[in-house]
Amino acid sequence: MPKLENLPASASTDEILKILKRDGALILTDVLSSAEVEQVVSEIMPYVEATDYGRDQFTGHKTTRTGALVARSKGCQKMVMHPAIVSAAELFLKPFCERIQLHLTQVIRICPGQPKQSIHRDRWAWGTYLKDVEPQFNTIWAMTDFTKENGATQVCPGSLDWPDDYQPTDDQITYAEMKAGSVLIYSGGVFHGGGENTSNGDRVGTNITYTLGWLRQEENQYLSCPPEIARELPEELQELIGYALGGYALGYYTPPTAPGEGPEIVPPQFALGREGHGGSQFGPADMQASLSTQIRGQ
Ligand SMILES: O=C(O)CCC(=O)C(=O)O
Ligand SMILES: [Fe+2]
Repeated sequence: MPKLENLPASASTDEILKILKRDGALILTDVLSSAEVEQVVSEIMPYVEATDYGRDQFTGHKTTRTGALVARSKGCQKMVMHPAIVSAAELFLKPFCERIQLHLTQVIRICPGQPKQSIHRDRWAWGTYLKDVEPQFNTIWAMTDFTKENGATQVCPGSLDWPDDYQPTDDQITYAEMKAGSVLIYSGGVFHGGGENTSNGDRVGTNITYTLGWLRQEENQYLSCPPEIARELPEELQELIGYALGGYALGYYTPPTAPGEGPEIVPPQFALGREGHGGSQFGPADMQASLSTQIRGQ
């Protein structure tokens, strides 16, 4: 069986990146204390217990998936902003974007009797159109211990360059066995899938993933965390979830006011009461100028 490397929570960003780029996945051990895990679990479980099972093989007929974690849990907010994770995500994704953003938050509870999920790449969320771009940095935080028996994530270390239609054999699959509070870090390009739960207990993991600031997010953060909730969050988190431009002109909006009553082109954080009018700073003429500078170097 191939091996998943374990690194301590104190590992440097460079060490994390070295293994992530080589194997496509690794485990960072003991990132959260048991008290921190307990806090998150107590915040999320009421929502998880009220969630229905999945609707198909992929989402899992004995699996629940619960989102909007930024809006629902202060503990999850801290996990999303965890400095070591955000630094690693930035180093991994920044060659392909000016700004990273949150892609999804989801508690995945694999219940007894859930068969294994089909092996896949998470980057297929965008189809197979993206070439020569690394679009996704992923984490699954163990909220219970993860064991092979209770559905620890199946992972194929070293699968980053396999063709999309490759079918891994059993001896190419290992399991992200880890203690509650540890984190599986994996690339959007690694082959993996949820494990089978043959035990009597639930396996609970919190999936938090990041993507390039110019790509569509899998969980629509503007609906899962609308402005009236987002305005109470720390600025760093507001920006991470998407209340910031994804590039010079990406993601601006115009409040739909009556003539003359509101500003025209403003950045998204304007909806949270931050920053004044974009004015000509974000105007189409300037966009053109910026683009031609980038393309032609003029
Ligand atoms: O829950 C897991 O261990 C992995 C689930 C997964 O890979 C997915 O749903 O995309
Ligand atoms: Fe996945």
